Amino acid sequence: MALNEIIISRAIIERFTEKLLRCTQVDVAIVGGGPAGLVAAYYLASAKKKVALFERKLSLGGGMWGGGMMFNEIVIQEEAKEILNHFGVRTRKYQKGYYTADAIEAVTTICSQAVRAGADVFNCITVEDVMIREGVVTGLVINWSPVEMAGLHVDPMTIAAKQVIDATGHATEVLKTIERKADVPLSTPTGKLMGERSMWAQKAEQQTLEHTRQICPGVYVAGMSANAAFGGPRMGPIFGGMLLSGKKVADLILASS
Ligand code: 48F
Repeated sequence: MALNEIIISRAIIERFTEKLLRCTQVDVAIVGGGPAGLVAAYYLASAKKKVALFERKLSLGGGMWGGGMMFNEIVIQEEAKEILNHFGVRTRKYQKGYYTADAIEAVTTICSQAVRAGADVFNCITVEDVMIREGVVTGLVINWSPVEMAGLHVDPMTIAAKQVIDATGHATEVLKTIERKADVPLSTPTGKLMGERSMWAQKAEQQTLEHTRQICPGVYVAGMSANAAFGGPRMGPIFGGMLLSGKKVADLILASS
């Protein structure tokens, strides 16, 4: 059969448009496709929530691809091993309480399962603002990442979400925008973004879970973003806290709705 380039183009345009249109109103919009955001997307979509995840970069996976210092193996602790088992990611015991997994297998498997569970994942889209009504975040303002990168003056578009998850990692981008542009206090001890502290793996992994929660009306925070928001330390290339945080934020949203 002779292939027709115009049919190829039309197929892409129509299918992508379908996907984008069904995400103009979602139950949960996730900002950031690192481990925390992807795990949250998987559990929420598995529970039949309508989920859209927006990732600025071309590739999903955030900081997980690179393991530690580009040595593409990740370390996880006992408590998080169950999540990797659930996804079917193979782990190897290193010593008591420490397991390793291939970073590439972890990212590709979790990402694939999030999409197959029904989450719509958009790469190359940056969340540049939020929509707020009466102190409640009700949606996201999105634009193509290349527009941002090239500094083009192109207005964004908007999607509505019942809940938003800031899973933007160290950057806490959604929360920074809320702090800068809206008079909405955050549920941190200071009411403001407290900022990330220096490396302390034990404390950071524990605090990531404690800080995974609703941080203002309509917004939850998960993963490294949760630690950075509440003034917690970074943890480096141990990823159990990210996986557990992604699951916890999904459980919190499911319990609240
Ligand atoms: O940084 P990232 O992997 O966040 P995470 O899921 O995991 C943190 C770990 O990777 C690691 C660590 C410990 O294990 O400290 O750093 O909390 O993924 C965050 C993703 O969000 C994207 C960014 O490109 C990255 O892939 N992102 C950030 N800001 C935006 C965004 C934005 N405004 N719009 C869309 N995507």
